[in-house]
Amino acid sequence: MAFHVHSDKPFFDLVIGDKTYSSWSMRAWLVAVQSGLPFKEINIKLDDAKTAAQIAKYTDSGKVPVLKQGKRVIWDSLAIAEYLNELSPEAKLWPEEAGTRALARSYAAEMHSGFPNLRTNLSMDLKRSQPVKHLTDGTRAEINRIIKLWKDALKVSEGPFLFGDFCIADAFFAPVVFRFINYGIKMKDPMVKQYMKNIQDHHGVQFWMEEAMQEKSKPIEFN
Ligand SMILES: N[C@@H](CCC(=O)N[C@@H](CS)C(=O)NCC(=O)O)C(=O)O
Repeated sequence: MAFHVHSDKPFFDLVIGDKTYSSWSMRAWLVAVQSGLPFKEINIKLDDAKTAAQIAKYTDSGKVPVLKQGKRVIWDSLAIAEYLNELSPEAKLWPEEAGTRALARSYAAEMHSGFPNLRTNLSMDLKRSQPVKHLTDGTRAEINRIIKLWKDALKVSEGPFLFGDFCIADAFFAPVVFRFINYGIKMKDPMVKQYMKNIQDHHGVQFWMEEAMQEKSKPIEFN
């Protein structure tokens, strides 16, 4: 698999937020890496006085990730993933079989539109090592839903990823794997544990993590 992040001959630009915190950026970025296409990363610091103005240079949606290709601007992680699938069909970013592909799309779509408790209560922080002290019922229910989704897919595919090879659905769940790790939410099921390890060992995930660890966190200052 070609690996072309920070390419000087980019096929497109991908505008992303902090690697430590921006889970939507991570999803689109992993799909971009998996596409095998060379791209240039443009980094924007989130939660900063200049964030809105910087994002506004690329999109009026007010959010990252954004894919820019000449005059073409695609925003929102799922739309970006679908566009990359069209740009790079040989990368097989979705499973080949129609039924499995539809199922994988359902997984990614549910991740994209659902799990509000997980998002609010366990927001992505790749540098966090403190276990969460309390989980609300809503968060617990969503964690159980995710475990069920993973088990159902892995039982059929037998891994290494949800539907066999790494696909867009895995990119969409990758930040969740790290939420479980960073918030000390332990898994018992060996199949689920192995899946989480396979995500951590993915070459794109490792590259993202290395860069996240090098990011400096800006202290929040008060007068
Ligand atoms: N539905 C959007 C969500 C994008 C999103 O919420 N991005 C956050 C960062 S992870 C953002 O840009 N926030 C703007 C800000 O922090 O100012 C997607 O899937 O791309």
